[in-house]
Amino acid sequence: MSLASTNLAIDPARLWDTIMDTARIGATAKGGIKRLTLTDLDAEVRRWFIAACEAVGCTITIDDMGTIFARRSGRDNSLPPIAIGSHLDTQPTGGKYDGIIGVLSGLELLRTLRDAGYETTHPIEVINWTNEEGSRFAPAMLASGVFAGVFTKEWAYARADRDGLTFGNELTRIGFVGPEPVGQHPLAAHFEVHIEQGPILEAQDTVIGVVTGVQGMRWYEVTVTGTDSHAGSTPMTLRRDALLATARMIEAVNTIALAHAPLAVGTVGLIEARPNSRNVIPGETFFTVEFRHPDDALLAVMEAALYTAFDRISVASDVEHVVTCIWNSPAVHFDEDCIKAVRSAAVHAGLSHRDIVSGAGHDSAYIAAVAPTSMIFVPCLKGISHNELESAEPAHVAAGAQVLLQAVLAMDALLTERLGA
Ligand code: HGY
Ligand code: MN
Ligand code: MN
Repeated sequence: MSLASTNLAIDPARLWDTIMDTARIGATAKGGIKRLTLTDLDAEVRRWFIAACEAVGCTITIDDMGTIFARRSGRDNSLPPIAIGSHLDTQPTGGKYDGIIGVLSGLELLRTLRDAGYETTHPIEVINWTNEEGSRFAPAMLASGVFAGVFTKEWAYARADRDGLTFGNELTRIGFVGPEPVGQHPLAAHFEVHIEQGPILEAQDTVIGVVTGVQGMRWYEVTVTGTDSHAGSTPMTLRRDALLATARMIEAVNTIALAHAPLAVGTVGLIEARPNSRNVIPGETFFTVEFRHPDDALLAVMEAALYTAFDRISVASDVEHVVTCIWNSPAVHFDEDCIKAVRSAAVHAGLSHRDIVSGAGHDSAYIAAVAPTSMIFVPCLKGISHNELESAEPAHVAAGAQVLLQAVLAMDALLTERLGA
């Protein structure tokens, strides 16, 4: 993998200032960001992103899932672009870095090329994928999933948040239903910089994660039905307590994940009890379950164990339940050329690095199905993410962007070489 113009370097201070500046959009008192997808705050950061990319000479395309493509021309604009993608939406208690450093490292790459007057052969595009987080509208990676043909646009538009608002109506409300049919947008390659969101790089004092793939993920929605009744006058033996049954099911999720440790993880992240009144035995609950593991076959084993355990608990608790798998994202292995481009760039920059599989989901997991893809991880403090305390070192963020720059230039050179072959 030959490295193209290797003296090009990003501007660490400019990148850091841009990250801190945009963090004010949705800033929380604890130092994080709450910028849920398709809210007015998401719309505000989208408009900021478009203006910033137009200021470096990009043209903007928006598809009908709201994904924004900021394009810098190359020598041969008939070629599909080399893309840098990630997301600007956050979790409700999100941090300043998850997704954001990926998009803003792409902007810094554009600024660096503009300052140097450097022209790539391929066009370069920086992409803001809509609804990566899946917190408001499940599942995660929704727009990149539609782009890759995993979900239909109609199914995505009908996804509703817990207040019953739909993705399609909210996308229309914020004015980001773009003219380009989703998926009609070939990419020559896709790179994504992201914080690891786990403890490995920091624990091993390693600056760059050469991401070789993403583990498998499955999301479930569960409704448990018992009987609302008086907390004071209903004997313990006559109760059909949906929340008690749910507590037993949550314990079962944890037990199943631990049975396949250390690679398996299982989480119940969202729970609603109804009528949610302190002196009424809960007659109904809604909750979510997710399992993740690098091996899809083991995910299937965990899923079977879940169904068996929930059936047993329902009978024992005299309640009914319905469990639906709403999302199954298989394990993904990234493209070897893209992986090599990232690794060579880390070596060239003299940065400590190691191969790593992503525990978190990313848009790259879906884009890998339609374009050569890989990712670049940088450490975050104690591996904490999806938390307002999420934190990263300026030097590490700069290192990720520098590796991104060199990986993109190396890929441009490699693909151009092959064109001439
Ligand atoms: O859930 C995930 O792994 C990602 O952060 N959306
Ligand atoms: Mn992310
Ligand atoms: Mn996230």
